[in-house]
Amino acid sequence: MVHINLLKKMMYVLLLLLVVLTVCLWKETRKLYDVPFKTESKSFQIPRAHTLLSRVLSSKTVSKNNQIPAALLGELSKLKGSLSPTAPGNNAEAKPKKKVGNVNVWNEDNSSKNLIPRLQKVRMNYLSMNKYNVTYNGQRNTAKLSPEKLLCQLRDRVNVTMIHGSDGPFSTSEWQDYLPRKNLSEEVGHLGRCAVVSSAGSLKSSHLGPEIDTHDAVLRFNGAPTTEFQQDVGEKTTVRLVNSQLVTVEEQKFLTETLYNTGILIVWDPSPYHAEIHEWYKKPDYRFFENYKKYRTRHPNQPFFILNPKMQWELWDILQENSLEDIQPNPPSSGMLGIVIMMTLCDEVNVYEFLPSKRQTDVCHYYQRFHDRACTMGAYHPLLFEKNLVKHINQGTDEYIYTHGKVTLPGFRNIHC
Ligand code: NCC
Repeated sequence: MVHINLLKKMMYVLLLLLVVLTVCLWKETRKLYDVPFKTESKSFQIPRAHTLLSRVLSSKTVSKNNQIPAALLGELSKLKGSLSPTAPGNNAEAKPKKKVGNVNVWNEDNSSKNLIPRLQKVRMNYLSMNKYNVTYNGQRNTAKLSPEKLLCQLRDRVNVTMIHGSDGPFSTSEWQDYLPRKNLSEEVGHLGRCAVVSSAGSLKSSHLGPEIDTHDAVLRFNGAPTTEFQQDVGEKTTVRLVNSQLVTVEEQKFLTETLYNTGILIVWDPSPYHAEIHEWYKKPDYRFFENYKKYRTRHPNQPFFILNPKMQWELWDILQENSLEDIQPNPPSSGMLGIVIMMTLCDEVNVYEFLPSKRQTDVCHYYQRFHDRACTMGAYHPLLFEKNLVKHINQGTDEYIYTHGKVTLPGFRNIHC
C-alpha cells in the first residue's frame, strides 16, 4: 500500500516536471523563431518542406499560439536557411515569371474551402445579406484568362476617376469650393516606379523600408504610420487611400491626427451595386461628406480626392468573373483599389505584403498587436479572390513573394492589348 502511494507521488512529480519542461521549451522557441500561422491553404507551403511543415502544423504539440517544440524547430530553422535566397535586387521587371528553387507561395486558385470555418461562415453570411444589392449576371470564366488578357480587362473596364465638380450632385457652387481643382494625374505627374504598401503584420521586421523609399511614389492605407516603422515600411508617403469609415467615425481621429497631413489623400465609400452617383450621394455607406469638408477647410492646400464609387463595382465584376465561386458581394478592399489606382498612374507597381511572405502572421497590422486571420484572408472584403487575381497577373517571381512579399505589376500605359 505504502509502495503504491509512493509510486503515485513520484508519478505526479514526474508529470509536473514534464509540464514545466514543456513550458520552458515553448518559451525558448518563441525567442528563436517566429512561426507563421497554420496555413489555411495546403498550397501555401514549401514543397521541399512539405513533409516537415505538415508534421509541425498538424502536430498535437503545436499550441494555440502556434509555438512548436524544439526538435522540430531545429529542423525547420535549417530548412528556413536553405530556402532563403541571397538578397535580391530591387528590380524584378526583367525576371521571367517562374518558380525559383522550390519556393511556393500564395496559390492563385485558393478557394474559400481552405478558410477556417469561422471565415467560411462569415463569407456565407455576407452572401445571404447582400447589403449592396448585387445582381451579378455576367459571365464566369471557367477557363482562366491569360494574365495579359486580364490586365487588358482591368485597364479597359475599370475607370479610375475622382469625383469632379461636374458630377451630378457635386456640381453645386458649395462643392466647387471643396473639390480639388487639379485632377489626380496632374497632381502626381508622370510616375515611373511606384510602391503600394499593405498594412499587413508581416511587414514587421521585414527591413523593406529602404527599398520601398526608392520608388517615385508610395501609396499607403488608412491609419498606417511610418514614424517608428521606417526600417520596415519606409518614410515616403505620396498617396494615402482611406476608407469612409475612418473619415467618419470620431474615434479614428481623422480630423486631428497629423499622420493624415502628408501626401495626397483619397477617400472611398461603398455605393450600391453599379449605382448612379445621385443615388450614392443621397445614401453613402458612411456619412463622410461633412468631415471631408471640415478637413478641406483646415487643410486647403493638401490635395484630397473622393474616389468615384463606380470603380469599385467595375473591379468587383472582374473579380467575380474570374473566380470559380461566389465572392463576397461587398466592395474590394482598400488594398485592391489602391493597386489599381497606382496601375493607372505609374509605369510599374511593386506591391508589398499584399500576398504574404515567409513572415505571414495572424497579426493584422504591422503597427498594432491585434490578431485576426480575417485581415489577411478576408471577411467583409473578397480579399482571398483579390489575392488570387493579383497572383495571376504578377510579373515578378515566387521567390520575391516569399522573401519580400513583393508582387510586380505593369502600369496600364505599358500594356499592349
Ligand atoms: O486593415 P486595413 O483595411 O486598413 O488594411 C489596408 C489594406 O492592406 C491589406 N491587408 C491588410 C492587413 C493584412 N493582414 N493583409 C492585407 O492584405 C488589405 O488589402 C487592406 O485593404 C480597408 O480595406 O479599408 C481595411 O480597413 C480596416 C479599417 O477600417 C481601417 O484600418 C481603419 O481603421 C478594416 N478593418 C475594420 O473595419 C476592423 C479592414 O477590414 C479593411
